[in-house]
Amino acid sequence: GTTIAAVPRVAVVVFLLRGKAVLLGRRRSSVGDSTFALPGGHLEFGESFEECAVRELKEETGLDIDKKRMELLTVTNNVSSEQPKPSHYVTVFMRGVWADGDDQLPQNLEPTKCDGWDWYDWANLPEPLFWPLEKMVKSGFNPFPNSPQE
Ligand code: 8DG
Ligand code: MG
Ligand code: MG
Repeated sequence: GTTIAAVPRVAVVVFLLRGKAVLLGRRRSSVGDSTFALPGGHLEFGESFEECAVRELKEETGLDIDKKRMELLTVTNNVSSEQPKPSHYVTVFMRGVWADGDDQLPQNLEPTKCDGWDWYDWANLPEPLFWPLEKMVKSGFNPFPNSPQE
């Protein structure tokens, strides 16, 4: 087949917070199949992190969130030599906040890529988590504002 040059890519993913819960979906993908992951995707040419976060969230869940209330939390380097698809992502973690009293429901708009979206308590996350997320959680990172880890 065709040989594709392996290069690092930039991914932007979103911790959408609602109370003590975060929005996660079980992946359907050759990368991290059936693990729980944040909404997000690839940064497009010319995009800001905020624009990418808002766009991916909309494309994948139908949810509209305020670009001005998006914040950059951290960046991690994720290298995997796993066959058949080695990958290298620089992953930008953004925080979005669910507006109080918001009645939008997450929709599964890309059902070939995800089993569906749901809210999961931070203290009781589902397993297995997608490994870059798992790595971050294990490092003690907490996406909530005013948490001691920040
Ligand atoms: P796109 O075509 O919409 O741009 O991409 P996508 O189909 O939405 O890509 P994705 O796999 O959801 O996200 C791109 C990469 O981001 C993924 O292969 C690895 C990296 N990534 C992480 N952590 C997470 C995470 O928690 N969720 C998601 N969705 N991607 C993550 O490093
Ligand atoms: Mg996407
Ligand atoms: Mg995605």
